[in-house]
Amino acid sequence: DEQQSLLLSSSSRFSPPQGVKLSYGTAGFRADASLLPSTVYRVGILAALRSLKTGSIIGLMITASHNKVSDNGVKIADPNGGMLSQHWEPFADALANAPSPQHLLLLINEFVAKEGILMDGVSQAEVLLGRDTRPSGDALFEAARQGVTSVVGAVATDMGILTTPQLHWMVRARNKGMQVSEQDYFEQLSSSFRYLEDLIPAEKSKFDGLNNKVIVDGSNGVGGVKLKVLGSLLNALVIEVRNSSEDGGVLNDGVGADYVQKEKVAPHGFGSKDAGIRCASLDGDADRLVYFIVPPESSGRIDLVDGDKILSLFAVFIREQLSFLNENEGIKNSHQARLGVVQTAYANGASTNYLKQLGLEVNFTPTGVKYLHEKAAEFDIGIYFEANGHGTVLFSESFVGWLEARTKEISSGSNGSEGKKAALRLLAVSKLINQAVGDALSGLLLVEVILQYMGWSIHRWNELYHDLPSRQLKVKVADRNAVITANAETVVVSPPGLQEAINAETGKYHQGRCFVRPSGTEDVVRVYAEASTQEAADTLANSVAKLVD
Ligand code: NG1
Ligand code: ZN
Repeated sequence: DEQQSLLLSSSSRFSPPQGVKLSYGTAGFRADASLLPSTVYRVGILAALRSLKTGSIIGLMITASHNKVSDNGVKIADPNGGMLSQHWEPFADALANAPSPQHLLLLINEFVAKEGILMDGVSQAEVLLGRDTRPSGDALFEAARQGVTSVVGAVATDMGILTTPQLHWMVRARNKGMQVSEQDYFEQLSSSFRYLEDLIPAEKSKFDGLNNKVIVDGSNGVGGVKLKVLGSLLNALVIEVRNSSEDGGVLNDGVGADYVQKEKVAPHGFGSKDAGIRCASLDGDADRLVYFIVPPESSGRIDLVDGDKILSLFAVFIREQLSFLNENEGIKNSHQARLGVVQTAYANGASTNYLKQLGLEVNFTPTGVKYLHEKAAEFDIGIYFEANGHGTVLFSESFVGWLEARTKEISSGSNGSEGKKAALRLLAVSKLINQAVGDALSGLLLVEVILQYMGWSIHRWNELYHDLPSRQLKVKVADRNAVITANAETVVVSPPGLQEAINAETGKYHQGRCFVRPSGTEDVVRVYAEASTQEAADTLANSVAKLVD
């Protein structure tokens, strides 16, 4: 029929690369861009099928985030704006690796039958397409478009060049029946930021002098461009953007959140002239955010204020607002909100101790946003962050409803103004922060307004706790999947004996902690080590890397 011949003819234009096996990892498919047209085309088909299956709008983002400029990648945003349901990942793998159009068609027909997807040509499907600033983005966009439209009844909507979190936000908003132009995104972020600023008690606001300025490294990517637009909608806060894509530098080359966090050095364009000023860095698609402090002397080394510290700042603020709510509420209104935080094994041990000392429930999941997000969604307010700066805050719908009711009830009563303000602040946070996925832009605004509220400099914030020295290494191995882990990746279960050897090494170090796991995005095994001195962390990481090799 029409559908079958359409799929056969369009797929014959996109031959899969020879001798490469692709897999839908922690961040979708990623590879050298030259290998990807057929994969992206096929993910276009998958996105259209996902839209038919869910009866909702689906997102497709073309980016390779912090990876080098010649790489690219593709990932799907599900109806709620989150990652593709894990249950569809094997189908994504099978599609990408089908050797011929005939195989592809067979796979699709089987899957459609199994999932009960109605491919009747009458049902409507819509996929929002986004891409970052990579030069390969245009051609891959075209491949994705052809994939989507090879499913009869499916429409591909070009959302243009976007950050990854903008696209996820748009998918989530569209499926809630909201407007989703880029302007709507900027409007929601900037208005909730200004609203939060207005809720800062006058005596607290110390936003003056150097303190109203943040300098942001855009990783020579899409984030810098978007941040300039966002910054122009704010009054008190001055955002100076460096390394924006139009500045001509190479994407992610000596710049960006991944570089700054892993190397602990200042990105290109930053130096001792910036000493003492709040600096921040985005990654290539602006879903990661880290802050840093440049020292006065030009050693290149920086004080890193990473995702764990952003999480800690958010936790301190939210916990304070919850306590205001409880203090000011009569027994009849009291609602013990469940606040939970979620980290991975890469979280600095000092951050975990700090959060536990605050009395918070700290949970661990394997690496990968999909796991952290899922766990955080179990709480009234769930905060999750990876040390590398990817994270966000989730509010349950029932808690948002409760907060809304609270603001109305209290305003008709006499007392409770602090409680009401706390409820209003939390509601504004729920609108400012991107609840679909970690978003460097909304994260930056939330950090900025909380610092303003606390009257804290970046130095004061950085002093919440002191990071334990750590070291991360990657080891190239024949088969990274030979390493199998358990307990949120903290223990190796295979190959046998490896964990015992790691334990023996780790035991030699004061405050030693070390784990290894296969990367989900690169063909390497990662080693992470922590100890009481940098030298000890380095030696521990190096000796465990030898065990893996
Ligand atoms: P892998 O390659 O699986 O370690 C990396 C990051 C993740 C996550 C993904 C997606 C580290 C150690 N790992 O995953 O946290 O951000 O990329 O981009 O930073
Ligand atoms: Zn990213």
